[in-house]
Amino acid sequence: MCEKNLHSAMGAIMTVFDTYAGKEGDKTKLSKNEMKELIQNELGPMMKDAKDPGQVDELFKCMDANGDDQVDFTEFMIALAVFTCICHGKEVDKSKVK
Ligand SMILES: [Ca+2]
Repeated sequence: MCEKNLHSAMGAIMTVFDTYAGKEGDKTKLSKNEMKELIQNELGPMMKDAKDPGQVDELFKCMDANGDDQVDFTEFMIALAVFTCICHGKEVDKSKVK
């Protein structure tokens, strides 16, 4: 089994979401501030545009599928799946360049 197994990755995702969602307001959902903090602290290197408020707003709107101004765990997971696919695609492209 891989040392970094999928089970521990799932645990990390849940812990990160709960930690940031629990900072203010509804503790089961991310507010825009919480989402911004999560992205900057946890996804910093891959989210260069996270410091631009316009980009953060745009990203938050994309993630908030039901438009309730909060990102719940399902909305977060869908966005994370999209980011992961994009990153995975980039890695594949890099290997093709070699
Ligand atoms: Ca929402």
